[in-house]
Amino acid sequence: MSTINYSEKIPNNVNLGEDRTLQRALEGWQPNFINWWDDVGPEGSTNHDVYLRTAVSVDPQGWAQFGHVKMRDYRWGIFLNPGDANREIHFGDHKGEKAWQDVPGEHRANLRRIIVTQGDTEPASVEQQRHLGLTAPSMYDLRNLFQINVEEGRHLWAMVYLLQKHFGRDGREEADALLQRTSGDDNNPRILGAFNEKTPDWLAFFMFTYFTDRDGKFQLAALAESAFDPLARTTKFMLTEEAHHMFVGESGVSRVIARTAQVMNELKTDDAQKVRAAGAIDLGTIQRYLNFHYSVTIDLFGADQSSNAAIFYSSGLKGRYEEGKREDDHVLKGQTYKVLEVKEGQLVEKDVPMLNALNEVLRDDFIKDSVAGVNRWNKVLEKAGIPTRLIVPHKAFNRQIGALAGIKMSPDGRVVNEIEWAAKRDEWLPSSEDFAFVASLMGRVVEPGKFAGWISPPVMGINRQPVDFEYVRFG
Ligand code: BYC
Repeated sequence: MSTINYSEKIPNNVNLGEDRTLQRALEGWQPNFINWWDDVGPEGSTNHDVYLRTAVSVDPQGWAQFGHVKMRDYRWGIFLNPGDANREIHFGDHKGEKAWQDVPGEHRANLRRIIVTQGDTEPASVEQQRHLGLTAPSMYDLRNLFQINVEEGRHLWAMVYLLQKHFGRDGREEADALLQRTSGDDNNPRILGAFNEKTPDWLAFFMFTYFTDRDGKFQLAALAESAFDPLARTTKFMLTEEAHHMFVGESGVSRVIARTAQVMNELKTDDAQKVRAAGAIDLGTIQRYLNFHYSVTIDLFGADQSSNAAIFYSSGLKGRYEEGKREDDHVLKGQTYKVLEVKEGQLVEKDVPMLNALNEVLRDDFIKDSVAGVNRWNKVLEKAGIPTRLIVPHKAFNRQIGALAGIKMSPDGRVVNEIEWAAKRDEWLPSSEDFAFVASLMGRVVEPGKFAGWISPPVMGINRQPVDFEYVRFG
């Protein structure tokens, strides 16, 4: 049996030290977590001392303490945002009732499913990113990758805490299964599609952290409204960390574009082959990566019409993004929402009951937020005097989930037949040749202050440190 001192090793604000049953459950799980980290976590990183942000409490001073640590020794804390004893459920059929501190029997299966689905994405992303450290474009970027990895690990702990604390034996079994499924595994894959895709290179990593971590933001924000108070408080705290992940994605892509624009201007060319020959990533390839990550990520919101979504909302398990700021009755019965469907090979809009369309409502909120950042990337091109613009593809492009999975659509929103799709696929989505080219750029650059030739340096360092700070001390 492990002799872990929980209050020391696992910073927490959930009185871990006083709950023997929970401690025993965690004592059983913790060594398996470390084995999982060693097996499929960041490759070759065991002896590195990494300049990491560690949360040791939820207050503004406590949640961002920086220092060099070995990732294996990272203090995977368990934190709930401060509670409000009088908190009321503010949407669905239980609106006005007191929030739940424990799981009501009738909602147990659904809540468990939501928590497991959320929990499953966290280790999945660490698995997807495990080889990236070997090809980092700089020490600064390497540190950011590792920061994201440990925080996804902490988010797994957050979900495992809920499962072990509130779901008894089933919860313990689900916690074990979270370490057994593996991203991309043929026999035991991760639950959601995007988390079984590869993240083969750093452009994919930046697109993933821009788009897919943003799905995290919207799903966590919807769960932060939950009537199940421990879930609401946990996910609220997770959101504080998620912001940095999206920053890494947005600024990463932005720096790639800045470098490409610089090369295009130096060579006075928009010829992709010339840009590539000069060691930068042509804008066409960036657009195709964007198309892929965007379409795979919007699938993560589920089917456009979902009775699960209606049940989750009406029973108070999962709200809408910024539920509290919306001015409607927060019950949504009798209201409608427009979704797209395919009729005789064409897309048409139709009104459906709002409750059943809540996956689509959240997807549309996500789309608005995503487009804003793409516009900021375009500002980089505009400033450099390059006329090309990056464009978010049509909502129905390359969909695998929901009603839109049934058609083939061009990025600009034309229904196309199989023949055109096959002919244009490599113009619209990254081709094996694109992947091979991007892979060819992925050399490892890790001397402090040095950057690979395909990406510009960041404007500033982490936690007010200089850009050439020794963010990782290699052991
Ligand atoms: N891939 O009725 P539907 C993050 C399944 S990201 C594969 O629409 P529902 C992070 C679905 O399970 C945020 N299967 O489902 C980011 C269902 O299966 P069954 C993660 C899919 O339940 C970066 C069937 O299709 N959090 O945190 O309404 C790094 C019918 O679908 C997919 C959450 O997702 C898919 N994409 O909606 C690290 C929040 N989509 O029952 C972390 C919790 C659907 O027929 N999850 N299916 O076997 C949920 O709220 C819901 O489960 C979903 C699905 C919105 C995902």
